[in-house]
Amino acid sequence: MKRAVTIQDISCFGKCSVTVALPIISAMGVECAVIPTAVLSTHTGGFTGYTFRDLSSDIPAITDHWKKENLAFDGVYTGYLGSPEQAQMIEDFIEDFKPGMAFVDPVMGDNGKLYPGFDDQIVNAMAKLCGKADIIVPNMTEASFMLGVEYRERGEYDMDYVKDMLKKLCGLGAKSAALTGVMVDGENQGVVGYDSRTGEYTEYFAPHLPLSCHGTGDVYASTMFAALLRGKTLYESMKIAADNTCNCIKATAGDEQHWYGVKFEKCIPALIEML
Ligand code: PXL
Repeated sequence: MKRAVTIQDISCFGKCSVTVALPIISAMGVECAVIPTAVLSTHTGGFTGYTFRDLSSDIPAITDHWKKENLAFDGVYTGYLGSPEQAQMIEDFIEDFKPGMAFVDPVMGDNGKLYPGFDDQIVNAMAKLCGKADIIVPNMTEASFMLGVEYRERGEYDMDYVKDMLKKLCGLGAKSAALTGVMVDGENQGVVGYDSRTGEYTEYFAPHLPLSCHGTGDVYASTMFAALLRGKTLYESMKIAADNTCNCIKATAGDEQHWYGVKFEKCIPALIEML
C-alpha cells in the first residue's frame, strides 16, 4: 500500500481540508499520515468568530521526530497553511524526505478573492512552494494571484488564455499543473492539465453545476492526489477527481446547510468503483 502525508489545517466543524482528505484518501486505498498546519473551530467560509491556532512551531518538531524514525512517504499533499513561513517548512520537508510525489494545492482563495487573513505574503510563499512541486492544482483565483494577473470571471477568457496560464504556472518550477474551475463557455466546467516535460495538455469538462459548496476544492485535490498515487494517469486522475466532485455537489444539492460542506460521504462507494 502506498503511504502519503497530507499537510493542511484541521477545521473542527464544516467539512474541508483534513476532515475531507483523510477519509477520501483512505477510502481510495492509500495510507495517510497528517501534519496539521492550524486548528480552527470551523472553516472560514461563512462562519464568524472561529478560533485559529497556528501550529507552525509544531511542524519542525514533528518532522524531526519522523526523521529519527526513518519514515518515508510515496507522496505529500499540501493544502491550507497556517502561516507563510510554513511554505518554507514544507520545502524543507520535500528536500529532507524526498517523497515520490509532491502535490501542492495552493489553497488561498476563490471567486477572485483571497480567504480571510491571507495577503501577498502567503501568495508569494505559495508561489515559491509551487516551484518545488511535481504537480500543482490551483483554481483560477489562486493561479491569477500567483502569476500577478487580474482575475477573469468565467467566460472572460478562452482556452488559449488557460494554456498560457498553465505554461506560466509551470514556469514557477512545478513539473506539471492542473488548473481547476475552468469555464470557457456558459455550460461546462472543468480542469485543464499541462505536463511541462512532454508539453502535452489534457482536459476534462462536465456540465457546470449551479451550486457553490465549501470544500469542493479539497474533495477534488484529495481524490486526484490518491488517484495519482494509485497509478492513474494525469487525465484519469483529473477525470476521477472531477466526477467525484460533481457527485458530491449533486449529493449536497437541496440541503439548506450546504454552505458548510459537501456530502462527500455519500459518494465514497461510487468513488471506490472508479479506481
Ligand atoms: O477548503 C479550503 C479551506 C481550508 N481550510 C480552511 C478554510 C478553507 C476555505 O475557506 O477556511 C480553514
